[in-house]
Amino acid sequence: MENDLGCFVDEQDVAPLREFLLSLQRPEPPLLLRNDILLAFQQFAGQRPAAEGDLAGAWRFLRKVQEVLLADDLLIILYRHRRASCRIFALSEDDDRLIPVTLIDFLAIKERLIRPNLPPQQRTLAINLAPFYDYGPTLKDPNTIGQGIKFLNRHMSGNLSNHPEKWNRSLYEFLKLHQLHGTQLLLDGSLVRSPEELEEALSSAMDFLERCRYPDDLARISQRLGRLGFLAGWGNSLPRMLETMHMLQDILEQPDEANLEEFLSRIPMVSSVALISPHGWFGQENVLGRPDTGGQVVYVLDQAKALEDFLAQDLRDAGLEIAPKILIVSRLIPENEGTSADQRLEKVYDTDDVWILRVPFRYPDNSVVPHWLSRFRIWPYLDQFAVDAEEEIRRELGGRPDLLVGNYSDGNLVATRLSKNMGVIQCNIAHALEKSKYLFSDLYWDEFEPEYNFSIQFMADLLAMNQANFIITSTAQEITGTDNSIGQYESYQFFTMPGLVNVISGINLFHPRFNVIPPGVNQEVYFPYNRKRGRKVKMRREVTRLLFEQEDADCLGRLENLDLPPLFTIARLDRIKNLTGLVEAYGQDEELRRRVNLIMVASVTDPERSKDAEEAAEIRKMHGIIEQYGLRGQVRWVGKFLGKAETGEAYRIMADRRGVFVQPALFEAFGLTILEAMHSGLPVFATQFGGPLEIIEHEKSGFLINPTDQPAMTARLREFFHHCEENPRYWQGFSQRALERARERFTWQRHCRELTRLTKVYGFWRYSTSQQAKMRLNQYSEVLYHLFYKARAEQIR
Ligand code: UDP
Ligand code: LCN
Repeated sequence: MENDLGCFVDEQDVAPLREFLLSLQRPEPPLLLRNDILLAFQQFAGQRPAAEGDLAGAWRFLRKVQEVLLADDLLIILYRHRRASCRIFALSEDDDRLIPVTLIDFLAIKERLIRPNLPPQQRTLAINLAPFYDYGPTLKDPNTIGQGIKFLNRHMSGNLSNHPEKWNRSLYEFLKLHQLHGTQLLLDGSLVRSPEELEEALSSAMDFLERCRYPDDLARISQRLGRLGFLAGWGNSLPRMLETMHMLQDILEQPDEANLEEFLSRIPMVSSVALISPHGWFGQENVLGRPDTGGQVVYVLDQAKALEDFLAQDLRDAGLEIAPKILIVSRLIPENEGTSADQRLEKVYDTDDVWILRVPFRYPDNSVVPHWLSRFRIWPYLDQFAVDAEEEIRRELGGRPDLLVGNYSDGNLVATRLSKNMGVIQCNIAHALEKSKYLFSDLYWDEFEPEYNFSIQFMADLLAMNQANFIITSTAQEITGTDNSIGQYESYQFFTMPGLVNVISGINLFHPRFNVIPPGVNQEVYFPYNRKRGRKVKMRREVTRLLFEQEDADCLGRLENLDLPPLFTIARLDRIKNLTGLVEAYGQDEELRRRVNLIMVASVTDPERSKDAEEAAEIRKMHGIIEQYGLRGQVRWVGKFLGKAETGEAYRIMADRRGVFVQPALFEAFGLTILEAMHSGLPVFATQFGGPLEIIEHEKSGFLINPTDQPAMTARLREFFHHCEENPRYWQGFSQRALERARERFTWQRHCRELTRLTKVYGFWRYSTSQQAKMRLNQYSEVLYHLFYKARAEQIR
């Protein structure tokens, strides 16, 4: 550990940096976050005579300081020297050196700073998962986090080269045991009895295929291959079978990572999948726009449909006549409020065999929980739900699925329980981790507890993320953040919930389980505005009327000039979506108001009709802003929920009128609406905080905006429309590049190909590595699950 500030900054920067750090005033709580530190430094720099030198070096250092704790006579500095890695040291007035601080001490100091009244003898529970990660391969370079599959393939092909006896045997055993729906595939172990025999059999089979005189007679070919020990699953044509066998031969002789990945991805391993999404109103109609039900439902439904198509083709390519089946496992809610949430089984539209399977939550006396529950209060029911869901899944599939995918904290926890009991590979998807969404949700957990129960949720997250075989994220920053902000998973590395638990190592971000695979959108619904096919005149007319003219209790505002281009936005009125911020910024910008109208589709206009306190407050605030700036002639607020088809048409109508889409959230984990707009050819302006940073290439396929700097945000919009007036092709350029970007990177076909590939590669990895070490982690997790998670969850019934 470096022991002097001079190791981090140039010599001339040390003195002012020290002076600045030691001048920091102790706030309440005695902790400064990165933004506060940078603001304080700007002030410090402003008051300092220029002659005393340039402070650029000190600024560079401070940009990496994530937190400063102001303890009585010490400053504790959390220095994030690169993504996913921190150093901690203390600085005092009377010592020139930096004193290294261990994580354990850091958490203990932080805990006591926040809760000075903790009894001095209290020793808080410490959780440290690091020792369980000693066993496996670990990424070194933080820039490769999120590309776990690449790393794993390299690692496994290295093993195949360096330890062929062990690894060739593993591969042989894996192929020999490979079954789908109870049918043995690939290798007949009674004929091919060892890796050596496999090599010989492969030569004979390839020899036969190369010389085969009846290349189109697949039945005869299969018979002949069967006699050599090769069962179904190698391909649906002679060339494909030969190619697959070549790949295997190369792996056995001279393994390389690309070949290994390609070979594994051809193995037909997945035909049935269970997607777990318990909390929301999961359905196809009337569910979106309700509390807790938004992008996640859209994501899971679209993913399930696309996965069915992909797997059907994948199985056909392998030469199998097996049709995939997909279950979306959610909660059955008897008091259904006009939704289908009370139906046990619902077929998903436009699919052959995709179903929503609903399983009720039960009380300890076995009776069914009749009403909807917020996602913050479902924890006591998940343990039993997992048991019941297993039974229902087995009944529907006639056995266990080949893949379990969890969604959100609750779904991931249930997937963990199912995976453990059923022995099935598990993938997690977070959608949004609440921990980083709510500032200080860990430090002030006890204040949040009555409404949010974060102590339970964060434990559920820790358990699920550490036991998942692989985790997919929509963006890289979801894992490790950006240079300036920490990632959602990164925030679980270490933290304290004072008086309750100190997490010393909560997640190993260098484990190869993380992979970035963004979602897509339903391209039947969200297609370019200039494509005539699929656009229905009646729908266009109706949606246009609703968005621009209709007068009823749900619509507010009558546009004075209908010819102006529209700024369009659509979201639930959650505080974090910040639509009020957008309207306020628009209200303050006279010129923008003259140039464009603002149209938003958002929740309801009557706060009394909202069932969510946070939403009702935002609705009231929105009314206040509209009145304050007199916006009724320039703003239209459609307080209605739009169905999928209508939203698709809405984006296109806005594009017809040369408008733009604005997404002004204070933080957005990913942001499906941005993708929907881009697939429709509508130029986008979206928040720079969160996922959009990786969707949009700034000033090329859209614009990133800072919603906390309102004047700068509207200036950007003004500038855009100014350019459009001068050059009509300017708008076209952004529309076209948004479309290209969306089609190239963000499609469900791509997503499903990658997801299936991960399942296969991690499936082999899971099989071939020792389960011993994993077992230890699982045992430890089991204790936390019962003694911490379940015990606390019981208390909120
Ligand atoms: N949505 C909709 N109709 C509405 C409002 C929203 O269909 O009136 C859909 C929207 O098209 C998107 C989803 O709800 O598919 C919102 O997802 P996003 O990821 O943008 O945000 P989330 O709600 O998950 O935070
Ligand atoms: C949850 C969110 O908050 C959004 O940002 C995502 O787009 C959505 O889930 C789908 O993953």
